[in-house]
Amino acid sequence: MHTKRKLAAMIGAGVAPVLVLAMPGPASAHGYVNSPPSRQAQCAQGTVDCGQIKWEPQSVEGPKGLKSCSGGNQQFKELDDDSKGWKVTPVGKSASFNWKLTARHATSTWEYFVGGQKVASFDDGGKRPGETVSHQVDFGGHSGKQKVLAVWNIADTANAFYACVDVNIGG
Ligand SMILES: [Cu+2]
Repeated sequence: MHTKRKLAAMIGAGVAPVLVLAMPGPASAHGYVNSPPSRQAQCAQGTVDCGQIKWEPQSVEGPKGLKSCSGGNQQFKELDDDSKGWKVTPVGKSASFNWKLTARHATSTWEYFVGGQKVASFDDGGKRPGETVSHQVDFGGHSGKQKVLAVWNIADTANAFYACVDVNIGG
């Protein structure tokens, strides 16, 4: 469904699909947290009404080191809006975060932040991940409603992928 729509959008934009599909590397596709549902996953699922991001939840890419849900992308700015009615997932003192990857980029690290503080980091040492990646993240002393920023740092580019996940720890 998603691929079909995307293809239709590309044809509509006058871009030859063959060329787009043949484009290598970081420009083609990437990844996002789909469970618990991240903000962009909620956009893609229609849980929340969104713009362009709903067609490409895997595309929140920006320079490494950012702390924003949109990865600094103007066209995805609504991801930074805390008042948009994002669904909050109840979790325990730790939770499993699952990424869906549409391109398996060589990976340096995966990082998780709560309130700007790093709560977990996983070092892949440049390995290429599978199509899905799962991390068990311990929230430490944090509790209540929190916005978790999940970051996928790519090993061979200056970029990272960002996903914000709204959770209620111990809720
Ligand atoms: Cu990519």
